[in-house]
Amino acid sequence: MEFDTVIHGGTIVTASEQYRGDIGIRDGRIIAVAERLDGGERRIDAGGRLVMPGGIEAHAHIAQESASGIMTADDYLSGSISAAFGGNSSFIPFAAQHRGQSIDDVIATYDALSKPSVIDYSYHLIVSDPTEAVLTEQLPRAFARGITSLKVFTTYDLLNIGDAGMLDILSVARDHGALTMVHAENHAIVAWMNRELATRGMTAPKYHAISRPELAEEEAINRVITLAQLAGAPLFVVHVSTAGGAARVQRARAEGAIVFAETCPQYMALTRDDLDRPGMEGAKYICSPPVRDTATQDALWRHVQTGTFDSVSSDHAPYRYDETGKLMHGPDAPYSKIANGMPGIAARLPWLFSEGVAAGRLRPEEFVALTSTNAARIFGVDKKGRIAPGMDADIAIWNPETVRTVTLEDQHDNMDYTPFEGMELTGVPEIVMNRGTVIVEHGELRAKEGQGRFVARSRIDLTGRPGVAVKETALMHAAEGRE
Ligand code: DUC
Ligand code: ZN
Ligand code: ZN
Repeated sequence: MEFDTVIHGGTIVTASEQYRGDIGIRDGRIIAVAERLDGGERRIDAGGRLVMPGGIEAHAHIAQESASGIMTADDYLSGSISAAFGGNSSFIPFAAQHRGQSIDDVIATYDALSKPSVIDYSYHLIVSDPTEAVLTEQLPRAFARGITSLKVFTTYDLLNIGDAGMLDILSVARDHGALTMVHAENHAIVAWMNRELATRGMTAPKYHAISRPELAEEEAINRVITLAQLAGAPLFVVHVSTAGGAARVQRARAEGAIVFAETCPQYMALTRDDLDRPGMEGAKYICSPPVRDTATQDALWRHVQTGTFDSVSSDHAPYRYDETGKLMHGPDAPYSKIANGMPGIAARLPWLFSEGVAAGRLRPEEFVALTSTNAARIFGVDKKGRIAPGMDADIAIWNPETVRTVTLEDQHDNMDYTPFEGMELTGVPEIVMNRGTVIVEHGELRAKEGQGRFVARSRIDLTGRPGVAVKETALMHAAEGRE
């Protein structure tokens, strides 16, 4: 067999096993995995290294203008480079609809923006305006093009689609085999807390942490799971930040509901004390839902370890600590006017490897599942997330022992801070490949601008997952002649 590249002598890690073996690559694909492979125009010595599927970052905001008009600091060039340095071979950022905009227009906009990407990409849609045309014509067109997931919100004045809108979206997604993702926080609770805090003059960044109570997330997750059950639709709950929310997901799954979920490193690495840093520094740690406390961190870790979470994603939402981002509304802006989100696309995998695998909380196989394989399966990225013949050669070769202190410079993004600054992490992705091409090698970028390709994704495979039957909808469908 002729190989372009052979990776030899490493420990191959998949979501289910690890073994010593060689990987043969040709034309961007893995064509052989064996105990020993000779040949190869290039031979990469992976001795002493872990050879894993490249990360799939399934939650990132890139070249995205928020509903209130703030642009993320990263575009598809800087965002994809940062992702690559962090061990990712592909990502799925959001393509966000602003109210009044057609979905076709949204996709055309992001198709233009995504061209410079150095890694493969797809988009999740964000739908904020589920009109009849969106539901009946535009979304089905997007699904047919392989954009098979969309995200909706239960909060934010300009994004919240309400329970009825949620049912409409869930139903359309279900009918087309698409997956609905949700940002779940109770809008009224958040609005009420904001008012209460404002009347008390409590506007410093640290009050953001209490403006969005844990109960707001727990209630909304519970409600959206209920709505998804009624609609008979699968659901993916993004950025779960509370023990109660995670427990609700866990219970729903035990009852047979088709619910997937993720959490993010910041909810296990940071606490609300970080929002109470001197001056306005706390603004850097404002994200929604907010970071919580150490008890929550422990609970989220338990849910990561016991399978409640399918993925750990970054929720990279990069707003600089200056007038283009966090401080757009002035150097003393109240927390309610400070952009929600923090960067983390380069830190996600090193942080999870260090705190998970190196710290003895996770097996390497679980790390692979949480960072690549599960996302590929859930979001229909059929050719990625696994090391096996026929798959894209999206591979990250990790040195599991190198210790590195996180610096802003290492992130390679367009940000002026990283919330992970100064953390000492064990484990580094030394070589990262996308479709057989080395894109990062020992701290050097090898990728060419624009070499990433759009990935059309499959519809969600729910074989063996009937969900939970709801009597009334079953009766309605039976009366209509459907099963
Ligand atoms: N939700 C996200 O997913 N990212 C940034 C802000 C938000 O509310
Ligand atoms: Zn969100
Ligand atoms: Zn997000």
